[in-house]
Amino acid sequence: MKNTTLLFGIALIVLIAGGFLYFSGNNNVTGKVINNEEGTLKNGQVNEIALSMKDYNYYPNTITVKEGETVRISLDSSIYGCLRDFTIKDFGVRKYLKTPDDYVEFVADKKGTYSFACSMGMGFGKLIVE
Ligand SMILES: [Cu+2]
Repeated sequence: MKNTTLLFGIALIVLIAGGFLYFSGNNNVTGKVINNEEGTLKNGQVNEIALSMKDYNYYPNTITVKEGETVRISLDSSIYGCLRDFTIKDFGVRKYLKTPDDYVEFVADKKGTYSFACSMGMGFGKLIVE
């Protein structure tokens, strides 16, 4: 009887903790694409993208930019762990973005679909240059 109560108690704690992690993981989603609306980017302006975290991955995890644009990507404060080590191999990008003010910047000088990821490949997404 005692053991059953104990097990039930443990199960309850695991459920509550799991639920808390699940919801806290989704609360901070502020992923936003700045200056990325069709036609709003002026000549010489940088396309700024701030990624967020959702379901243990980058959010949004598909980014579309125009060929020739200078793209600046930062990671907001919801992103933690190795996902802050941001890479886009095809554009030679790899940087540990310690704070939301840190960013990577590159020129999207070739059309195509490329992947971005954390350095370990756990978080990943698509960068489409059109
Ligand atoms: Cu990783």
